[in-house]
Amino acid sequence: GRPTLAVVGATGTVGTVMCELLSSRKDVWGEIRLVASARSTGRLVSVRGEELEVQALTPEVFDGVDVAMFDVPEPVAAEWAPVAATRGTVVVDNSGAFRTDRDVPLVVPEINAEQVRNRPRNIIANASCTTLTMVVMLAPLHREYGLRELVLASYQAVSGAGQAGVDILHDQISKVAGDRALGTRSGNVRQSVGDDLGPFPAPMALNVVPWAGSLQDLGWSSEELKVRGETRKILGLPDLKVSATCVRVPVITGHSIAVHAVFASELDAEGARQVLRNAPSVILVDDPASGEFPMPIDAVGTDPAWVGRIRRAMDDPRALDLFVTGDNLRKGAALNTVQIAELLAKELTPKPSSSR
Ligand code: 2RA
Repeated sequence: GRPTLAVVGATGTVGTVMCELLSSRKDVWGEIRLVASARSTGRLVSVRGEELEVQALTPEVFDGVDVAMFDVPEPVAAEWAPVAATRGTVVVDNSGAFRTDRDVPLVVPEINAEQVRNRPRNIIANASCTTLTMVVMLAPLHREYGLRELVLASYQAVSGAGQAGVDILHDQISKVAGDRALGTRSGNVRQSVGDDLGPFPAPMALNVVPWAGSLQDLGWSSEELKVRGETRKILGLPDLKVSATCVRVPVITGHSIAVHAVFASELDAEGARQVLRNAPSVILVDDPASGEFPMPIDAVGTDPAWVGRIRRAMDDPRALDLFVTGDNLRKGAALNTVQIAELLAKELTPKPSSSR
C-alpha cells in the first residue's frame, strides 16, 4: 500500500500550508497522521477532505510512519527527529537543527534531488525560506555561467516569524492608520505602536528592520549566516563568496531578495532571461516599462520564484543584478518539504508488479 506520512507541527503557519498542499495531492500517501504540541492535540484539521484529529508528539506516534515532515522549533526538531529516525521514519526537517550536519543532505528537488538517497541518519533537511526563495533561480544561472560571488539584501515578510509576526503587524497597522504625522518625526511611530513588538526587535509598521534571527559573531545575524551556508551547501560551492543583509519589512507573506551575482563568464540580461525561461519553478516578471515587477502581493500563494529587474551590472560584464520574490511559507518551506517527501514516497511505494 501507499506510505504513511506524519506532519509534525501541523497547526503552525507552515504546517497549515503543508496540510493544504497535501489536500491537492490525493494519490501519494496512505494514512496521514497530524502531530503537534500538547496544546493543539485533539484539534480537528481537514486534510484531503477528511477531518483528522491532531495527536500528541510521543515516540509511539512514529510507529508505522514511513515519512515525517517536521516544522517545529529547532530544539524540538533536534530532540525528536532522531527519535523518529531510529524508529524507521525518514524525517524531512524544516528547522535549522540539521542543515549544516555533514551527514544530512540539504535538498531542493529542482536542484539536487539525487541527494535524497544520501541520508545515513534518515534525516533530510529543508533550507530556510530566504535561501529557497533565491536558490531556485540561482542554480540554473550557476550551471550556465559558473557562480562566483553573491551580494544580497532580503526584504522578509513577517510571517517568517510565525503567526505572532503576522498578528503584531496587523495590530500596529491599525494603530498607525489615519495619522498622517507618523513617520515624519523621529520616534513618533514608536510612540504610536507602543511597547508590544511581538517577535521583532523594533516596530514593523511604516518601518524596515535590518535584522532577522539572532546575533552571531562579528555582528552577523543567524539569518545572514544561514543564507550563506545553505546556498554554498545546496549549490556544492564551499568557497562561494556570500554577503547577505537580511531585512524585515511590513509585508504579510512573500520574501524578496535583491541579488548581485558575479559569475566566471561574461553574460547579458537577455541570455540570463533565456536561461530562466527554461528553468523549473521560476517565472519571469520583467517588464518595467509596463510596471511589471516581482512583488510579494502577487507571488503569495503561488509555487514558483518570481524573477525580474534583470540587468547586467554597469561595471562588470560577468555580473547580474536582479530581484526575486517567493512565498516564504510555500516554496520557502511547506512546498519544498512536500516535494522532498514525495520523492521519498516514490522510492518507498512498491512498484506494481509488471503483469506478464
Ligand atoms: C524568517 N527565514 O523569515 C526565517 C524563518 N522562517 O524569520
